[in-house]
Amino acid sequence: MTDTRTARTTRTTQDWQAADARHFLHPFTDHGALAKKGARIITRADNIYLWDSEGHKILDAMSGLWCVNVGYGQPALIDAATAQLRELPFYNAFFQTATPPAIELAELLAEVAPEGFGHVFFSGSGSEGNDTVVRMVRRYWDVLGEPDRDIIVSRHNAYHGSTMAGASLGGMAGMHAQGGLPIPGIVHIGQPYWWELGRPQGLSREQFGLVAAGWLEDRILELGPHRVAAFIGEPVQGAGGVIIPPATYWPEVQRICDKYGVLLVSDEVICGFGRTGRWFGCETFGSRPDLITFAKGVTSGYVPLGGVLVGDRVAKVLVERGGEFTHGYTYSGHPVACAVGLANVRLIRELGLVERVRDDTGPYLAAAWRELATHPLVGDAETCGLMGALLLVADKAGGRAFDPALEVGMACRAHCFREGVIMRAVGDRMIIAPPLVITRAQIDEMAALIRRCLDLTLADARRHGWGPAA
Ligand code: PXG
Repeated sequence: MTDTRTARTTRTTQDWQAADARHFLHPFTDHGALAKKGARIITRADNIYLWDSEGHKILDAMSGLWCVNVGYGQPALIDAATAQLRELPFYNAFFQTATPPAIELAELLAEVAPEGFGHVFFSGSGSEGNDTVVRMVRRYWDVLGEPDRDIIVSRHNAYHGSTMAGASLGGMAGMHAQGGLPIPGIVHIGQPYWWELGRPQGLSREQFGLVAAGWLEDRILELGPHRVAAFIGEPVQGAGGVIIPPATYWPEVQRICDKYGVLLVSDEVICGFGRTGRWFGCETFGSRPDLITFAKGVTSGYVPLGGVLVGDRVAKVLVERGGEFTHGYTYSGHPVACAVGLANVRLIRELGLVERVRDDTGPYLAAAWRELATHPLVGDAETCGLMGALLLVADKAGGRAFDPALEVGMACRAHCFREGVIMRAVGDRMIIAPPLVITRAQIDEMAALIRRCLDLTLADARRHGWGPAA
């Protein structure tokens, strides 16, 4: 028998990279290019830090992939998983059965969710959660005798996952270009990105928020209100570049949905579980959704779990009039995932992480960001709770962006990689979403690393003559 633990520790980085290139097709990756370069092999983690196979320590300012809210190595989550694996590693919820962790997590989620969310449908991921949303929304209108109300409105540059429905709801042009997407019945309107769409027209953020919400009303009227089933949006667009909408946006979207009876879906896969300083982003931005998609932070990413919180308006119709809803996944309510979810949500509560983000670390990050905003490369700097974006520009005073072909964001990301901090680059927006357990001292450490990477990127840009002027 092979001792896999020994085998693991005795392989070299080059050996890992060669085996990886031979067998593992990574998500959202140019496989040929990665095979030539070799992947970075991450071997362990603790708190907000990762280590790679070469022993380098890295500050993980992206919480894995927007998910490790309680940080790495929390014994409560590890113990919950271990105990549940021993007790009952799997049983399904299809045939009139249920397991204690699934029931208890559903109960606890109803407690931490905004008022009026009494029910939950579990999936294995955020993408599957949004597949559930599409089917549930259409089923809702079907049961109410309005089967033609089947169109879902989403937004350009939204990210809602990578299944057929998730990628269709998403507004990523590159994804729609592959595989015949979007599927029918999904349309897109503009995103509430002030810097790109409002600022050039001389609109204030507040004015622009109303204009961007108005695009929803325009589209509803164009399609006919009797055709529009739902509107879906992330409170803050995460993968799209931490696009924080003006304060006027979501209340106006809510007013429009109410006016036409359109269901509102808040995709909280990133914003949920404390990221914005409230349990859910809709509470930060003032909307009252009918459905909430969640994943990631529900287990802090320790094991896969997602789902949909179902508000009373929809639940009442499904439960009282819907009959059988012919939809579900093998892992809907997986007991180990739900046990970890329970331990995670309890830990977030015990540590007071949501309040800490709202009252302490969120404002502290905002102050650090105001400092970084003075850097010559930074044209715009925004935070919301513990997510932040820095827009790199060629001319700060004139508000001129870099030519996208120069890929300045990617150059900055490469510096971050080498300097030991993980940031994402979305075009020229450098973004972060660190674990919610990050301390003030660690925010200082992160900001210093980021400033150093901005300096290195600035030196590159000047050397190449891309700007900004010295
Ligand atoms: N909705 C939102 C808002 C997301 O951010 C999903 C749905 C899909 O979740 P799953 O669990 O199916 O991946 C996501 C996922 C990035 C990045 O590059 C973001 C996500 C996933 C992968 C990469 O920022 N978000």
